Amino acid sequence: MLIRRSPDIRSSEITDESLYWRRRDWLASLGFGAAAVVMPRLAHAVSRQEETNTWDEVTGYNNFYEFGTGKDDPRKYAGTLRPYPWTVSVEGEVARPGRYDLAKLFGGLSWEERVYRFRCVEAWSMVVPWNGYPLREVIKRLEPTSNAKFVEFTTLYDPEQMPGQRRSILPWPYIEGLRMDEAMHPLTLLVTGVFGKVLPNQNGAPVRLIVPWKYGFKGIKSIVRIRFVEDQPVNTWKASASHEYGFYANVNPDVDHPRWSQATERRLGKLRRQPTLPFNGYADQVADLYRGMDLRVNY
Ligand SMILES: Nc1nc2c(c(=O)[nH]1)N[C@H]1C(S)=C(S)[C@@H](COP(=O)(O)O)O[C@H]1N2
Ligand SMILES: [Mo]
Repeated sequence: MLIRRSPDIRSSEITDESLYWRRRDWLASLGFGAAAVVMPRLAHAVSRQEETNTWDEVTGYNNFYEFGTGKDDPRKYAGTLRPYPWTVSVEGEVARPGRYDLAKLFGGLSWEERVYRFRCVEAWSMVVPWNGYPLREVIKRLEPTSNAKFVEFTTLYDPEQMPGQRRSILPWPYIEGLRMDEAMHPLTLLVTGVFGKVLPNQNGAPVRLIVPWKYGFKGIKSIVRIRFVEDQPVNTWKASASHEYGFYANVNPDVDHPRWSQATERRLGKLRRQPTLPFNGYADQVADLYRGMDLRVNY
């Protein structure tokens, strides 16, 4: 993961949410580095330097079954999603439940203020400069109770905006979950952008999860509900194929998927496969979370 200082961020570029969304095309035209903010507290988390995948790869080869199962379906069909206005419902074991628009969810931060640059290798894999904000900062402000042991996330359910939901390829709506300590890890991001631009619909606009040391399916898109719970949530992929997908989904070259090896990966755009690293290369930062757990059982 790499966090980079932006060459310039002008106060004129800092705007409120609604204005920002009206200006998304304008913002998109600003391009690289237009909206990165460095938080010194996280600056130590720099690890690998890897070549970033291209905009076309990141936004043209996606998994978002709400828009079809083909890797090029989301780019073609996600135009029916309307990411603004958007609210997230905060529920469960928490002192501040309620409906939050994005500005409120992020404590009044403008979009530009919630962008960090992270590099994160995705499932198939990719190196993506996500722009996001640590989930922990959001959670702290919502004040979970001591009963909150897990956080559950839910994607929008609206077959009109998401035509793939008219078919029962997956149990809808899409659900993911994290243990509280995973959710509170500084690498866990609520992502609102990529390449310094607004998150395209096919990547999970307006807000999605990125957990850099886990497989792609933990990165739930277009989140409308965050629920603090006592029991481990039943995530969609585990619910639909529990022998293939577990709750933890930590990147683990030593544990094969029943139908394929997970020892190597092919970086999109590269010909040769490369070894997959435990915890996707973030072992130094996250292995402690799982000390004493059998990661062959808890996959
Ligand atoms: N709501 C929702 N979120 C989702 C998915 C999905 O089908 N629906 N697919 C997941 C999977 S399997 C992957 S690999 C990543 C892909 O994210 P990307 O398209 O931005 O690379 O999104 C995850 N989040
Ligand atoms: Mo995936």
